[in-house]
Amino acid sequence: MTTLNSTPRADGFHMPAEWATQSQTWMVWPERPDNWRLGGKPAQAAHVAVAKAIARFEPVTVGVSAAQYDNARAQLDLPNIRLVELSSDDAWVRDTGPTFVIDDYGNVRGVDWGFNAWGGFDGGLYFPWNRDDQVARKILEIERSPRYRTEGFVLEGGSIHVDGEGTLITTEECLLNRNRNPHLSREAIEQVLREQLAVEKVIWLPDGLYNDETDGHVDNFCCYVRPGEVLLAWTDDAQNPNYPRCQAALKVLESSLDAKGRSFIVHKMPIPGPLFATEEECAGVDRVAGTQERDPSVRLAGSYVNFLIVNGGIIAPSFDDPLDEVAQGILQKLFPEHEVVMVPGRELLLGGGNIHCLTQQQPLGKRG
Ligand code: KQY
Repeated sequence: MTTLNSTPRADGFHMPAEWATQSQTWMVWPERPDNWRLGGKPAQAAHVAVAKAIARFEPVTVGVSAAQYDNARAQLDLPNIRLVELSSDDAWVRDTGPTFVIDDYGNVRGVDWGFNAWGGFDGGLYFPWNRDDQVARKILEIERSPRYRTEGFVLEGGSIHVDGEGTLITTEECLLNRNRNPHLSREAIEQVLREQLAVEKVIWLPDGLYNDETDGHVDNFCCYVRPGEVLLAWTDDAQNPNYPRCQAALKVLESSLDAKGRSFIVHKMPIPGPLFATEEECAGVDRVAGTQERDPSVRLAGSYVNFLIVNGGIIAPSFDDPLDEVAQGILQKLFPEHEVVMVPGRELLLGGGNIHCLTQQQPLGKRG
């Protein structure tokens, strides 16, 4: 495989918006019993539902361990779903997979960021993470896509959203966290983003959603719906721990211009819940030192913003919450050309994320 010494910007590549036409979506099969309850079986069923929902719109490739190959193959029984054997430490391919970049000639390459399991030995979620750190490289190898490697620079794909027109949104809580790139200043981090993704402007929201184990990934809090328009997780309840976070994000968005000089139109998405894991759900997770503890008193960071855009579809989580229908209605209104498909997201949330965190879109690039 080819690892390039240049940067995407220098080579005429940029990260496209999620709504750009895709060739496929990547997923990785969940199985680690110290993250997914009951040996991963309920999460696997939820994962199958997500993969099948996406496969209605575009091909899906699922990375799976040798041990789980037969089981996953039997459950993912659609011709549009390809399985490849892929070792990993867990299933969060948004964060472990490559960030794909494209140029004007139809070429697709990938950025392989450093990965430290969301904080390494300073608040990270498991050890070791070496197989996860290899996932992006292996995916690029399978796709015969040239690779850029940001050696010494840690970033997860869930911590960024772009509009494909020069603006990136992220959170200070994550990207400026001392457990990611403590040797770099805000300006130096912006410079890496400019080079690797060919963006011109970085919008820094102070925080992500309360209790998000990723240190506030933006993909669980705020996302683009089109250039100049974002969807922000929202509560009007001053008692909700998310209230100051939502207010602070809105303030930044309302006082910022994007790379094209546009003011932001901010749409609001209500936050479900409060959602909590039950005693029984917590008891189903294997206890292993160094992994995330499960506690029924801890409010879960459930969010409808954690959806995936695919060709012609929006795949969004539902939580068995009265707001599910409201969320579906908001998404359908914001994406009138897409079919909104809600898929049960509770089992995924119990593992620490949701549909966007568990998927990685691969852009088609322009052809011809
Ligand atoms: O992007 C994500 N939400 C990943 C979360 C990892 C959780 C591990 N328990």
